[in-house]
Amino acid sequence: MRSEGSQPPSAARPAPRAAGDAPGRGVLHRYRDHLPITAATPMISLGEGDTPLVRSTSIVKDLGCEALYFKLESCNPTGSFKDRGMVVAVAKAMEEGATAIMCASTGNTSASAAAYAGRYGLECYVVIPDGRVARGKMAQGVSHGAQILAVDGSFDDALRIARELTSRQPIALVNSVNPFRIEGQKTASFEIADTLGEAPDVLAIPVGNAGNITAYWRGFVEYHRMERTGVRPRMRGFQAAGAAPLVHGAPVKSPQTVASAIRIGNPASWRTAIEARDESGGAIEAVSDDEILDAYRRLAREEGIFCEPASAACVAGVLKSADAGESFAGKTVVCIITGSGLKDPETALQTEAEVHHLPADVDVIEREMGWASSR
Ligand code: AN7
Repeated sequence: MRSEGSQPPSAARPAPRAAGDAPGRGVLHRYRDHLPITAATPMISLGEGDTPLVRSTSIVKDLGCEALYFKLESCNPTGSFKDRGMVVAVAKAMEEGATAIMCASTGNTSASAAAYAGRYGLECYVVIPDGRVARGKMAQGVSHGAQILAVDGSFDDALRIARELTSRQPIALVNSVNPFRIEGQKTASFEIADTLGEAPDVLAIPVGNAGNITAYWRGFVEYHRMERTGVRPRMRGFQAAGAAPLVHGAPVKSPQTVASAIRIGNPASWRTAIEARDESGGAIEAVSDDEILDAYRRLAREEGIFCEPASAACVAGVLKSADAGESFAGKTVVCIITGSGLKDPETALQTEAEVHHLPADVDVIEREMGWASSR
């Protein structure tokens, strides 16, 4: 962490050239017609977006649907979906002359902000709930050179503080209350519809601060309005049971869950999440930590997908609904895998590991493993 004062650097790095950063790639370049881009917007990129849509081979059997897909947003440059919106928010901040950005974060927003800030010579300040951010995300913020303001409070406290600080200081706020974040994140819906040739019937997504469910719904609505799709999905949002304000209809004072990314008690995009739910004929429901961790392990073991616990909440949610008797027959379901499992090694290593500690000797290893000797 840097400890010098908070003066933004006066000598910013050279302005990036249009579309030259990641040729043919990136959200700004690919979706320029759908985004609030002007001639003055720097076409920055870390090659975000264009993530894999992977078909389920195992969990699909328990859902009984026509097809289940996982959208691997964990494959974005900083390992989470945040990059899609961050690239737009940072580009617009640069366009407006900002030299410093700030966000509150449970970890992924800060990792993403820090990466783009590092690349484009912006000062980056991240406000986090002290001691409650997964280690991989902390490692990212530190490595990219962000200044970390660890506050004694929850994410909701951190967001309140970031909003107030950015209203007083010449620093751009890049949380999802920044409308450009939502604009960028909606592009994932376009990709899903383009890949499938149609929007899915059901879109399942974890919900924390509720920016992403807002963004996906906006993307599907826009594509439908442009007649790129014939249907709009039912939006199925899932919160952790100990942090489920949208389910209860009231803020949660001290949210608790193993899924630290969505440990949020008072979502900033509350109203638009409820609109997404109601306009789509969907639902926002809760899943327990046990259900989250069960889906988390199944995704890794049965599907080859190592995600962070928050991401598994949406898979836990559809599995729970099927278990409770809901029929997904004939439906195409897409679950959004919002972040990489590498973000949170601590939770991963709580799984009982099959590690054999062995000498560097083939004969001994064969014996210890109970394998027949080849000699
Ligand atoms: C992996 O980084 O809020 O409902 O500060 O990291 O749009 O908040 C992260 C949220 C889901 C919830 N999955 O998305 C932050 C932050 C992962 C996340 C969510 C987050 P929103």
